[in-house]
Amino acid sequence: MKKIVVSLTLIAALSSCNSVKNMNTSNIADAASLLSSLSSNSTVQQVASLFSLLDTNKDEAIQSTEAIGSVADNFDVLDTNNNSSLNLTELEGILALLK
Ligand SMILES: [Ca+2]
Ligand SMILES: [Ca+2]
Repeated sequence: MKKIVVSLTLIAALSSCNSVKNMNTSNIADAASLLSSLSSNSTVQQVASLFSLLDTNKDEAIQSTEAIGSVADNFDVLDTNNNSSLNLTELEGILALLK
């Protein structure tokens, strides 16, 4: 009986772990597809959506560890106040870099 409880606890722990992982993976996938759909004609609202998808620790800033693709490639250019993170205004700079 004890063994069964331990196994169930383990399964519960593993599956909760997986669901968190899946959520992050799908956020990154969403962010990547949104990022690839952005162009110089994209709206500030689209950049705001990208911002919230990228900001995985929800501190209202994109750190270099949270940046992907062209945001990561242009991180230093976008970080105009050089504080090693991007606020929404700085992320909007991506639109000017897209052709
Ligand atoms: Ca963040
Ligand atoms: Ca900054």
